[in-house]
Amino acid sequence: MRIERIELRLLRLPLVRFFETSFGRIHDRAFVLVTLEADGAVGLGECVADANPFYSSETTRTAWHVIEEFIAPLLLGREIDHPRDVYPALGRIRGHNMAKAAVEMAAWDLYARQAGQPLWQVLGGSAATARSGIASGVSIGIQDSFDQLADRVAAELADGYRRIKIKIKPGWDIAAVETVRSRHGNIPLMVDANAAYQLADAPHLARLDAYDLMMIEQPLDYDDVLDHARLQAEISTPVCLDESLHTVKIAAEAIAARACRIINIKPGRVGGHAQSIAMHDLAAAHAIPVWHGGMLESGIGRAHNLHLSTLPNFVLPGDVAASRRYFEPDLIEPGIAVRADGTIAVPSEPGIGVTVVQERIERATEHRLDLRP
Ligand code: OSB
Ligand code: MG
Repeated sequence: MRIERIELRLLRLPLVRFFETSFGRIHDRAFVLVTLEADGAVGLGECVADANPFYSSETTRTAWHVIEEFIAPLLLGREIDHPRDVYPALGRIRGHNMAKAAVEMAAWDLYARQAGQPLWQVLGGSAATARSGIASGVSIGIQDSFDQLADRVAAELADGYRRIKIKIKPGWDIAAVETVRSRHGNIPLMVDANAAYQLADAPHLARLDAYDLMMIEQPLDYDDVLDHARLQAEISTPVCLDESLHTVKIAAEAIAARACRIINIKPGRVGGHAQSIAMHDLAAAHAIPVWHGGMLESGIGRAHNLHLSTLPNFVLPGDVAASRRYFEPDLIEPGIAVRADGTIAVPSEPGIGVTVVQERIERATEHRLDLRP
């Protein structure tokens, strides 16, 4: 493919419900949407960077800047054989994985559309999983009260979700888990701390061992590996890493250090689909199960996540849930829906295989930029 045009849009969509983590509460989602054009075909990628640098150092504006000034000039007018060549072509640019991923994922969508195949197939996903659908879980933010938390869990279980994750932080941890366990019994339950603790909190976090959690996600610093290994040696709840694993190499170091027993894969965090596949394969080779994380994506990023989730080592339910939990309406029609058995159907049309409503994109657009060779 010869990349002829890159379009950037800054979009803002109101969230159906506020979302609160250890780093704050948000009521809407701003993100950059990338459209790639080559050989008369288009591809879409959603940049998961948020308006603020609280989950990671990237923001919507750094992503825009890096794509406009550095990524686009490396790709525009250039002949690319395969989307797996995009990430290496951007090798001079340090970091900025979310910016890179948005463009790389658009290239995969474009490539799959040109090939007339659903994205899962060109990613090397399992045909059986593509047929049966992927197992879906939910991530429930910090609420205003434990009662509200228990009610949210009840509503999500009623919708069929196969795993509940609750966000924790100091002051909203043991009692939150206790509340959910006492009201909902032995459901598949895990917690995500988004880097809110320190190694000195190990005795406190060890109290979670009594609740038979599937895992604790990213308890310690966003860039840390070794303290997680020390923590894992002190608690029996499996540690899962999210923020810390920006590259396949760091994932290899974390596995070698026994810093995690489970890995959360988000293509935005690692630089796109090709890097996600590499991290997935590395984990599989070490018998480390993975699951697909979420970044409050619109239907476009969500569709990408669905396709990637068909790879065989995505054995745990992910944070890829129904559109209606986030945006009403979504940018796609119909939205992504969860079935009564807690699975989500994988699109079978070429590319990401969902129908984008252009008029909704126009309405949500705050800035637009066209880049050409
Ligand atoms: O840590 O997984 C996370 C959302 C934004 C930033 C980080 C995270 C999350 C979620 C939400 O947990 C997952 C989702 O429902 O998309
Ligand atoms: Mg997380």
